[in-house]
Amino acid sequence: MSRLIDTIREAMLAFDQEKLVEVTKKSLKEGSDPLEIINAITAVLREMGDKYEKGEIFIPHLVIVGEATKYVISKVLEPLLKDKMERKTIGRVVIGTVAGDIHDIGKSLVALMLFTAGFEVIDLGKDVPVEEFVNAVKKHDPDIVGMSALITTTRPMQREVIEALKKHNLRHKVMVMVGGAPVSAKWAEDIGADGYAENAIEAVNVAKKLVGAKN
Ligand code: B1M
Repeated sequence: MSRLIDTIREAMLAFDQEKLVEVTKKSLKEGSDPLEIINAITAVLREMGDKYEKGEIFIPHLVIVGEATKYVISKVLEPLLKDKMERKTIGRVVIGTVAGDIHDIGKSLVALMLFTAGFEVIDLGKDVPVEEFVNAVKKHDPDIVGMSALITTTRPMQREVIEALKKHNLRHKVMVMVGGAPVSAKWAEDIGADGYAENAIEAVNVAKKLVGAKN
């Protein structure tokens, strides 16, 4: 794993999408699991967040690695994961990144993992207004509504969506799962969410539990 992280780090720090695609394909050929590669990319993205905070790299760098990551996940890893997917639908999830927040890599990974685990997933995208979550719950009648937030200042939108669901008398009909870098189990409890997951694999386990608890 550490050699895999090193090669991925090298490609990402060179801000080189082609190289990232190349090392990903090479790792797969050598027997790496797609999830192992996703974990390695995630670890390097977090390192890059720290570098950004220290002023060592800047927004354009994050934009380039963000786009490169999305490309590798959607074009190289996603088709492999979808091949492994379980076919039986085990629940319906509406998911999105909250209003004011355009970080969508983690949310999309969670959506992908839920899909491959057998959930029907309605992905509302990023920067999703409160009313859009409410309308999607009305329209799709999901088992779970999932919200991702990556910035401390957008995290409160998760609470706002929960409050809006209550206002529209929908809260009892749907389980709420939250996640994202500044989100914790304590925060989830404080805002009255039903579940919190630290990463995409855990999100699948939590979602399965929530669906079991609901039905
Ligand atoms: Co920005 N950004 N960014 N960024 N960015 C962070 C989040 C930051 C921590 C970097 C830093 O300063 N260290 C910081 C937030 C600080 C804070 O909270 N106060 C930050 C900032 C400040 C900003 C801007 C405000 C910068 C600016 O413009 N001045 C701006 C925000 C714009 C906006 O949203 N309005 C901004 C912009 C961007 C880019 C567009 C350049 C790019 C995003 C590209 C994209 O997503 N399409 C970007 C990136 C890449 C990052 C970092 C480096 C990486 C995020 C990422 O994709 N991680 C990030 C640093 C960090 O997170 N430490 C940072 C990989 C991803 C797989 O992990 O998203 O955590 P993550 O998802 C995980 C788990 O959290 C969990 O599972 C996922 C998979 O394992 N999870 C869930 C996520 N959602 C879940 C939902 C669930 C369950 C689990 O249930 C529903």
